[in-house]
Amino acid sequence: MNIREYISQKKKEILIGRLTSNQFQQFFRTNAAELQKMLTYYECAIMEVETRFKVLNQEFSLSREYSPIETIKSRLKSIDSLIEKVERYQVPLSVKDIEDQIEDIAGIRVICSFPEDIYTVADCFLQQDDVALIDCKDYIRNPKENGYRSLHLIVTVPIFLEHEKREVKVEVQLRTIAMDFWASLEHKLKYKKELPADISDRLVGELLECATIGADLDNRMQKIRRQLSEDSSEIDDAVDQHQWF
Ligand code: 0O2
Repeated sequence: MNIREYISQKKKEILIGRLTSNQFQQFFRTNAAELQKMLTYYECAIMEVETRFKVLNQEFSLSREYSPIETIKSRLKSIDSLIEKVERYQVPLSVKDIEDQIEDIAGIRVICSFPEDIYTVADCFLQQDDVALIDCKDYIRNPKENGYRSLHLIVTVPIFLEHEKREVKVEVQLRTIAMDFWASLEHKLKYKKELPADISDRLVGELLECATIGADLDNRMQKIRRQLSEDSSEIDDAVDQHQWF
């Protein structure tokens, strides 16, 4: 993402005053180079973390003869979403404060087939000696009221630059295919602002029901997989022992 391109892209909106306050426009203009550098570091951290999960998956496919990770997706937070969060959390407008206080600028989503794979993969990743866990939210054991399920880890990983090593924050979301499917649909509903209230309420209810059905499906499929697997005791241990805090 290029800050200068972003500004010129949004120029028309800026002119008619729809983008954000003058304060933000001024901040982006005066800090364009520094912001660009910051976003580049986050992009590097995304590459770093993505590679680590790919390596783990390769190794698992050798040692356990199955690949726990189905897909890895990554994203750099969009500028619009970043501005929204900076405003919502009233983060002071400086690159340092944004780096310190916004923890999901770099995001990686690791999609696994089964819930227990999520904990096994997360455990292996967190055991790496240069990965530091900053925060963990387990929305699988404690789903959100709307039914959202995922394991969220905020970590720092080092990136190695020409003259320095930098610790960069990354948000890792681990979820099953069913959880991801649900979250994508729910995300669409969240941004569908023009729906009449009664329809929106009904869909919220339906989504909550779908989340429960999805969790049940995940657990039933996991039980079947356990029965098919010869070394399920090893997997049980990984799930039972995970204690990061
Ligand atoms: P995007 O497009 O990924 O940037 P926040 O809710 O961000 O103010 P916090 O504590 O950082 O506060 O959030 P949390 O609970 O760790 O969740 C952050 C991200 O998780 C969200 O990012 C979503 O990607 C995902 N998420 C959390 N709750 C839900 C949910 O109820 N439904 C769906 N579909 N996704 C959720 P952003 O910033 O919303 O979006």
